[in-house]
Amino acid sequence: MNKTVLITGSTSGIGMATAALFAEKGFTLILCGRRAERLEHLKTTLGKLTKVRTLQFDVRDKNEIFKAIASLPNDFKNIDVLINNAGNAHGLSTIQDGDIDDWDAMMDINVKGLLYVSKAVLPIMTERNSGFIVNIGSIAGKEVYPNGNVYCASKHAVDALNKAMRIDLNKYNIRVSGIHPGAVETEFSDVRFKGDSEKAKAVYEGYNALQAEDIADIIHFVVTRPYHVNIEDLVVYPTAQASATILNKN
Ligand code: NDP
Ligand code: 8X3
Repeated sequence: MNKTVLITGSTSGIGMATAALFAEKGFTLILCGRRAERLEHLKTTLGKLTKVRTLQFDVRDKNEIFKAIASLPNDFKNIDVLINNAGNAHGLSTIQDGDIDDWDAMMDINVKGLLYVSKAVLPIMTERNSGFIVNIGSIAGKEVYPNGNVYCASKHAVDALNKAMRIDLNKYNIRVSGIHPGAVETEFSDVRFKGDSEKAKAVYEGYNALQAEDIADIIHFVVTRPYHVNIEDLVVYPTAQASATILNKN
């Protein structure tokens, strides 16, 4: 597949599994994240399968993002697919007990980060009247659950931006798809619980959680439909889950 795909948050979880699958399928990859060692490892391993370029930036830093995208050489700069995946929850507490730094992190990374990266990549797509943007939302962008407050707000914003992008970019033939997973076993809960691995592990115990590869497979399906097909919005649960709060644990 001779298409160039930029994946944010490719150093872990859903982004990393998506990078691996897209490498196998022969896409040219631009892999982004903050952890340099992991980026280097991806370049070495996936570089055996396809062309890989890594960009190290924090999605909160718009200057870094614009510099990184502008630095892409000719054989990487025509980005066909942008996968806005970088994001996390920080903390899980009531609104009255919430940590303001956690709130800043979630709004800055999940919402503003997605906007900054999109802003840097969009001219490449609008100029060519072609492109595909996949926004990774969450069931937290469709429902609100106890203690999820600001994470849910950030993912509701992603849901709104996903719809807004589809409207504004329609005349440029740019497809925009939102994918909204339920529970996926990644480093997500390690980040949410700030390295408390017992608490993080417990989130995925007693049922078969989705794996990052399940979401990668869906992202691949979505972006490989014929050009006249745009899957607008997709909610994906593990079979044990029926809503943000209903989970059938053993
Ligand atoms: P992981 O924690 O495993 O991966 C998160 C990725 O985001 C990492 O590659 C991380 O890279 C990157 N990232 C985080 N903060 C920043 C930042 N400031 N700048 C740049 N990159 C950043 O979690 P998941 O794979 O589960 O999460 C991927 C997406 O899926 C997120 O948007 C999440 O909200 C969403 N999601 C996850 C669900 C789940 O249950 N796991 C369910 C629904 C949605 P690095 O640290 O190297 O920068
Ligand atoms: C991550 C899944 O259930 O914590 O978006 O919102 S959940």
